[in-house]
Amino acid sequence: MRTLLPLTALLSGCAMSVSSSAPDPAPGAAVAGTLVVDLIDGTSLEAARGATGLALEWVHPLSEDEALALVQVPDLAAAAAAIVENPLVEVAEPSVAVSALGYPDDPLWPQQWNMRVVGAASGWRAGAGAGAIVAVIDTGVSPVPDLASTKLLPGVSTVPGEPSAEDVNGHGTHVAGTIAQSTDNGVGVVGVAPAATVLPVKALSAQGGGRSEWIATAIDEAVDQGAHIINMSLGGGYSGVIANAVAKAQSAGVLVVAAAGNTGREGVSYPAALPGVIGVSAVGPDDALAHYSSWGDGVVLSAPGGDTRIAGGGILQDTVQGREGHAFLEFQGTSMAAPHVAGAAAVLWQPAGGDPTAVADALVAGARDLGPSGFDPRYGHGRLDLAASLRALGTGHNGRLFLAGGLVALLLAGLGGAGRRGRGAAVMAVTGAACAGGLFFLPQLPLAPSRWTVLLSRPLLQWPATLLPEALASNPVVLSALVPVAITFLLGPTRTLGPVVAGVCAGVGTHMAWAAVTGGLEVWPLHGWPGQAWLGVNGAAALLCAVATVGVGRMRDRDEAST
Ligand SMILES: [Ca+2]
Ligand SMILES: [Ca+2]
Repeated sequence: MRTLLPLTALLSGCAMSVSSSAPDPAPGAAVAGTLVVDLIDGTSLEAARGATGLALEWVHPLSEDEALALVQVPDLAAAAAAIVENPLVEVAEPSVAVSALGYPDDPLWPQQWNMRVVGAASGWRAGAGAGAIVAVIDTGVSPVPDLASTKLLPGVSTVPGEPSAEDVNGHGTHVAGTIAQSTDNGVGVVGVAPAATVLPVKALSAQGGGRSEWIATAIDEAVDQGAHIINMSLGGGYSGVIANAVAKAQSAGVLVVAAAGNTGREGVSYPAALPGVIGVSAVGPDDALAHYSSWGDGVVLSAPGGDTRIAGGGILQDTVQGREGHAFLEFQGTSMAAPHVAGAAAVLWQPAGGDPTAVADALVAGARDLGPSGFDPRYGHGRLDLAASLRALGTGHNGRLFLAGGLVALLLAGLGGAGRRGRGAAVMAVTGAACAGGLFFLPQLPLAPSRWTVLLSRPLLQWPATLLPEALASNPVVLSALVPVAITFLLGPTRTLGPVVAGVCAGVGTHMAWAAVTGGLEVWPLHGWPGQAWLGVNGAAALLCAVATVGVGRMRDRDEAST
């Protein structure tokens, strides 16, 4: 049976254009005519206007609680001097242009309340989604200027008569922007997972409508092209062919995220309501369920979908406008909420070892509970919080590895008789823990994102996946005891490096043994038990290297003591 039903892009209400065409003044220069006034917290706009005689406005809807206002005046110095003694005024000074020294340097990032709410910056420090492929099943994706440094695959279209994956509607490009907008590129806005690869799959027409068979084909094709995560900001009634395609994608290890719908009533649309799909409802800037958001069975998480009735309350991304143009537009809808979750899943993908269950668990564990305590049909497990999800993943998966690596190293230090030198055992334990689980807490610290914070936050066995092409990273030679054996022979016998070498061997060996039991590391092409057996044998070899290094150090100490 072939079901025909209306599947549409879940976009609610109108888009608002945000212009940013005024030329930027030089960094450090006063912005002509703009006086910024910081008032005593709690001052009302009326009181401030009355006391200063100036037509003050809040800098931003969010700056009311800090009582930060601005006004356009012809003579900045005179206006500042006239009010600086006023008891309600803490600071009065010209607005000063700030250069792009901070991170990120995207000029419209201050307007993206949604990215701050979901903790996007923690995600950038954790690798920004590198190594994850996110299929955007939508109206297509066009390479607008603020996707210039984003990895976009050529894509595919399943819409009859529309062979190109180019987007002429604007919906799909906006969704792709939330997932992976080029970030810290000095242009426009930011995305949740700017290092992720986007696979455009056009399954909705130029008008934003689709058919169940177009969507089902798109899901199959996304899986065939290697997608790890599928985002569907679309919905309609139940379809058996879509349910089949989703089930096949899930059994191939793909995480499926979908928008809950924009009815404003109970009843989640399909495919969001399908089992195992992460259905996403929408919240506005006030963290309350958006007026348009559907809710009910099938909502797993909520995420910012925006509210364009509030100034600056929509979700701002770069998208196509007109035939050849583009614009930074504010949209609202559960369509805008779902890609925040898909982007967060991309960030978690590599740290979770590509395990979709671990990713989904971390998303749920980190979600900030809203509404009635615990799981509820409006917010699901809560509103997306990527920073907390990274913490949950760290203290969960990698935290357990960290602990196991440290304990195994201590045990082997004792077995090898390193007890006489407590410092050596301590160095070995710390190194073992750090190599097995990584310094998983690093992304939580307020550090500028760098390759080093990403590398150091991950287990040593995940470094190849971070540094090498995917085909090489899971190679059995890379995932072997080669490095532990080599450093044991080269550096193990030295006094200063011995405990570090033993710790590295213990940490790597622990992780391999763990993965041999749980199947948490993919060894290509040894799928299933051959890969796990390979990891078991190599893990045992690495642990033996640790014992041997400790033993050699102990013999050296004995020799020195007897002479
Ligand atoms: Ca940008
Ligand atoms: Ca709740």
